Amino acid sequence: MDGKVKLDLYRTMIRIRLFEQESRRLFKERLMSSRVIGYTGQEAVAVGVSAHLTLNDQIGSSHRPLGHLIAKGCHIGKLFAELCAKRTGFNKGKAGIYHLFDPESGSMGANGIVGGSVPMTSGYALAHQLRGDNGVSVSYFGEGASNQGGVQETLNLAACWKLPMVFVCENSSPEVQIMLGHEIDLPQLSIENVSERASGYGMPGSTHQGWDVEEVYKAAGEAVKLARNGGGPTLLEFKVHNIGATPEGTIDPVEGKKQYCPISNYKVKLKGEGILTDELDNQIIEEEKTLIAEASDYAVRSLPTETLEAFTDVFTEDD
Ligand SMILES: Cc1ncc(C[n+]2csc(CCOP(=O)(O)OP(=O)(O)O)c2C)c(N)n1
Repeated sequence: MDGKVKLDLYRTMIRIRLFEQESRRLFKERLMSSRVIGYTGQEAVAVGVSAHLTLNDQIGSSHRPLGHLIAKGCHIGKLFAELCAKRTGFNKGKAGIYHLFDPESGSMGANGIVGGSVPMTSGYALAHQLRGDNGVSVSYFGEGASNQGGVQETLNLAACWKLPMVFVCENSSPEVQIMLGHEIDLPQLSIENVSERASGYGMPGSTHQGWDVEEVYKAAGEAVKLARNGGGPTLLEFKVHNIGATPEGTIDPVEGKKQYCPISNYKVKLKGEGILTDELDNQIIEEEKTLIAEASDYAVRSLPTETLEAFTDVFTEDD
């Protein structure tokens, strides 16, 4: 991996982290109406995967979509605006966090229905296959979502039809299974690794440390290449530690989870390799802070969505 790629991975992880920090500030100050479903601690997954995607490729996302969209290259100001219910948002401020949709960057649907975007994402892959344009789609979902019938059916269909897609399961329960901030006492999975399901459908599958961005980058690179070359889908599982999963909670890594913070890990690694100096690190952070501040300002200054907009875009309009 060359140094530029490494620095890009590092920078994008910081952008996602800062976006979330700023979102929490806006939420607390009642400038953002949408909840903030956190991605802090998981940044390495979206960043390592999207580094292999182009604007011709699509992603389908979950109820935890912020990192996915930012890594896919969405307009940051429009993302803030959408969450602030402003008319300049991707979806005129009507989607909130759960139904973000930005065709321009290929971000084809966050989804409030757990596992809901997975079957949709196979449709994007089928479109690429029929057109023969070498495009791929990536489907993000959690380990809880992996149990949805639609997810399992999509795995089967994608394997049978050799669809050009990559399934990315972000398994946030390596230590404890948490649902919306509440511990649940019954297990959601009868197996340790979700990727074990892959062989049952006849596709490759593997499990990786989702807090190591280079490991994600490598695994995703192979899976995307396979899909682009007509080799069909792969099920990748990344173990992750969400740091601050509650909507209003802190985003500072709690003591016991610090070793799983993908950004601090990578900072140390890149400095050790001499790719990142203190000066460059400060420069990257300052540039990203400026970008986020300007984007946030754009959203705050934008006009709110008009109430009557609730009645538009509901049904397809005839010409
Ligand atoms: C079909 C459906 N069932 C239940 C819910 C409520 N719900 C919201 S998030 C969530 C947990 C999802 O767990 P997982 O897929 O592992 O994602 P994580 O939150 O761990 O990232 C549940 C059950 C929902 N939104 N949709």
